[in-house]
Amino acid sequence: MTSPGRPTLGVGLIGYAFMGAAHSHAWRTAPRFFDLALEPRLAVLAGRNPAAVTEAAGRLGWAGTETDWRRVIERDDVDLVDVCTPGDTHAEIAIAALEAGKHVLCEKPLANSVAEAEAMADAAAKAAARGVRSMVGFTYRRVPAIGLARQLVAEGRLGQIRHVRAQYLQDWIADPAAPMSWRLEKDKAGSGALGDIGAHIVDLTQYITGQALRGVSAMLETFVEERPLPASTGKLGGVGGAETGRVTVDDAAVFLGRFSGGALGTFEATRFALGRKNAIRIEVNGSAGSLAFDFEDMNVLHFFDGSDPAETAGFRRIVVTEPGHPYVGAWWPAGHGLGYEHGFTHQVVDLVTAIAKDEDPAPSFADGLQIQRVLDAVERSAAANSAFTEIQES
Ligand code: SOE
Repeated sequence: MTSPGRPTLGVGLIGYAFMGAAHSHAWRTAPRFFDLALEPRLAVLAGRNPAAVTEAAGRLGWAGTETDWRRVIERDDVDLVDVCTPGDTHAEIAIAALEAGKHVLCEKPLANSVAEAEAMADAAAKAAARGVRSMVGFTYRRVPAIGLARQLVAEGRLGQIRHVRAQYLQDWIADPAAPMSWRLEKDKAGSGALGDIGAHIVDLTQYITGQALRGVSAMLETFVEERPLPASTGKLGGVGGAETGRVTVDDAAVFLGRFSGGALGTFEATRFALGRKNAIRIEVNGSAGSLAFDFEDMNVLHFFDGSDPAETAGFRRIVVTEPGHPYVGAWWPAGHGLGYEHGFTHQVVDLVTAIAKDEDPAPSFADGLQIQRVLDAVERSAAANSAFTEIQES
């Protein structure tokens, strides 16, 4: 809860589009609902366009503005730098901030390449030795139902994990008239659906099962290779103009995976699942039980207990809104539920709590590097096309 006299944590946010807006909301909201040992202070918002960043700062609640991210790092009123820029700038900004002694929160995926992610993880390890903390922003692991899923697996309620089934389905560019954006340009985003949304289901499945992916076999596809350049931009999508640009990333990634504990995984990340808006679907099948989650019904976890008598066995629909569920006690009573933005607020709570305790937050940059290695393996597997066996046409 906000209280005068509490030590503060000066925050500098770089970027003010969709993620910048979500992070701003989280920095403002967290101290109002959670008892934080440090009071986040929204000190400065940075963006290249002076008029746009000034408007965004007023709308999102930031005290000051900068048009050069380097100034954010130089400011004495900034203790933590929050990186909400396209992936091609994550490494430069995060490493400079860490070396300047600033804590760092960096949006996912950590970087656009394994080499960049390795440099970031190395800088984070060196900074941690000086008490400077860092986290990569995989917010969906902070949905209460996901926390309950991880807890059920850890307690052995599913037994030996056999299958992990994960989809992240969107459709915001299924229309070929949807305009270009930085998320569709390899030099800015690193990859397409794979890194943007595939990274989330890699993190979630490893987080829930406690197992790491040890190998993959993959396919990537770009369905629409030319798109109108944007005439206007929204948080996602926007309106296309007359000129066009080339899409240089994957529109969809499909891959098989084998986990460290022996489980088999199937993954699908696409922005062309017409009718699916933000459908993150996870199902885990074990020797003693199963669970299923769909972010489009995010306050619910389905759980099948294999020990139930066959006559009454079935997936239980657990409404994850009780005070005893992760994070829920700070919010609404009597099952009133949470939304997309709450994962970002929980991210701030966990980050600030770790900093106050002088502990390393999770997921760390090392965790982000491991996920970057999975993404890289998917791209190398798809390029080799090695597991694809042609079927003779009759
Ligand atoms: C676009 O796919 C996007 O904004 C992702 O970049 C975010 O990580 C996800 O939370 C919502 O969708």
